[in-house]
Parts: sequence; C-alpha cells; structure tokens
Amino acid sequence: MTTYQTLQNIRKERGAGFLVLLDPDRRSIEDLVSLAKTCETDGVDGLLVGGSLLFTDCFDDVIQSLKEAVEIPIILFPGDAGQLSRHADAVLFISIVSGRNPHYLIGAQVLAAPRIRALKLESISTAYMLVDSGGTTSVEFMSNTSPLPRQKPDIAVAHALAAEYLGFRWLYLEAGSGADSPVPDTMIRAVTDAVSIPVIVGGGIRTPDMAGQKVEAGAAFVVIGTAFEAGKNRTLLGEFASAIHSRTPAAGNGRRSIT
Ligand code: 1GP
Repeated sequence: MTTYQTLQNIRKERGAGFLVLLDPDRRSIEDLVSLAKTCETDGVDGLLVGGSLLFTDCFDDVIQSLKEAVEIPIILFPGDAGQLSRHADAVLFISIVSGRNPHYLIGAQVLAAPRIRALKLESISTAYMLVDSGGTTSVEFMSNTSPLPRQKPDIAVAHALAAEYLGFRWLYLEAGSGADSPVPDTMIRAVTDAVSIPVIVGGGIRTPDMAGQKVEAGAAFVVIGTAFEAGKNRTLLGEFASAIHSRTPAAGNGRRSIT
C-alpha cells in the first residue's frame, strides 16, 4: 500500500490525522529516535522531516535511523531539492502556490524530480499555501514569497481551487513553523468547503484544544512541530492525538474523495 493510501485510511478510521514535524537540526539522532518512538506509542499517525534550512550533514542517517525505529510513515517535507533520502516512505512534492517565485513554483521541483525517481521515492504532490501569521516566518524569508493575507479567505479559496484544478493531491495551509498565530479557522472552513482534496493545517498550533479546533474547522491532517521541540510537552502527545482523533471534521475537506 502506498503512503498516500495509508494516510487516507487513517483519515477514514480516525476522522483526521496527526503528523509531527521533526527538525533534524534541533536534536541529536538519539533524541529524534526517542521522540519518534514516543510519537508512535502515543498515537501520532506519521512523521514529517525537513525544514526551510538544514545545517546537519547527517540527513540521510537521520531518516534511516527513524525508519528503522518506527513503523509509522516517515515523510520528507523538504525545504529544497537537497533534502531527499531513499530511506523515507514518501516525499511531499511541494509547490509554493501562494507565492510568485518561479523557483519555488517549478524550479526546485525540476531539480528534485530526477533524484526522486532515482531514489524510488513515492511522491505526493502538495500545493503549499503560506498564510500571514503576524510576523516574518523562515519560509517566507527563505522562499522570498509573500504570504496570503489572513483576513482574506476568498483569496485563499481561489488559490485552493486552482491547486485542485491543477491536480494537486494535497493542500497544505501553513502559518509557518513557530508562527505567532495559526491559520484562522474561518479560512480553513472556507477552503475546505470549496475543495475536495485533503487539507493539511500547520504552524503555530500549541495546545491540544487548538489542534482539535483545526479539525473541527476542516483540517484533514494537523501538523505540530515547535510544541515538541527541546524535549517540551512530550507528555502531551497523547492529548494532542486524542484531540485530533476525537473531533468531528467539517463537511467538505476532501472527505467525499476518501477511497
Ligand atoms: C511547519 O506546520 C509546521 O511547517 C509546524 O509548525 O512548528 O509551529 O508547529 P509548528
């Protein structure tokens, strides 16, 4: 079964999926493996690995160690074409559709595509929409793109529809890692009412209750990273998992297309 299908099944069974973002620069491999094991035990559905910037020269070793340690999917979330590894289960093949920087719309993808084929990685095309969160995020600065205005859900809906019509399989509504404010619920609702592809929501989500609210607004998957950095909140993983798995997702939200 593909990773895409595995995650679709998780949505079908649990209503929404819980993904944890691991930043390979913030921890040792031993710490990452230990956190990954706790994630698996406490109900996390998959791990994303990557970042806007990468300082470590051990990326491949990190992915291999995680893959050997846990059975939940390890999905690359690359900030650039260099963040690839044959040991991962899949890669989010991202285009920053909220921006107008040709490199992040199609340039980086052209550089990455031949390597993805050579590494035999499953690729999940993902339209990435950066939403203004009240401050400059790493992804905004590094991608040299403007985020979508947070009080203009119509603009987000138009981008989401374009992404669906272009054939993207997933849509990622992103406030940016460590964002001051997460993507507003009104925007999540407007987008998930408009499209039938699954919508991932991440950035600035700090509590189980906030995570549950994003599911109620329509998120198919919720991504949490910063809340678990530096050994913080590990004991809350189970609470996040319950909040995400127990809430009823809004109508729309790609649920018609779960197969
Ligand atoms: C970043 O959406 C993810 O791409 C996670 O964000 O680190 O703020 O949880 P946080």
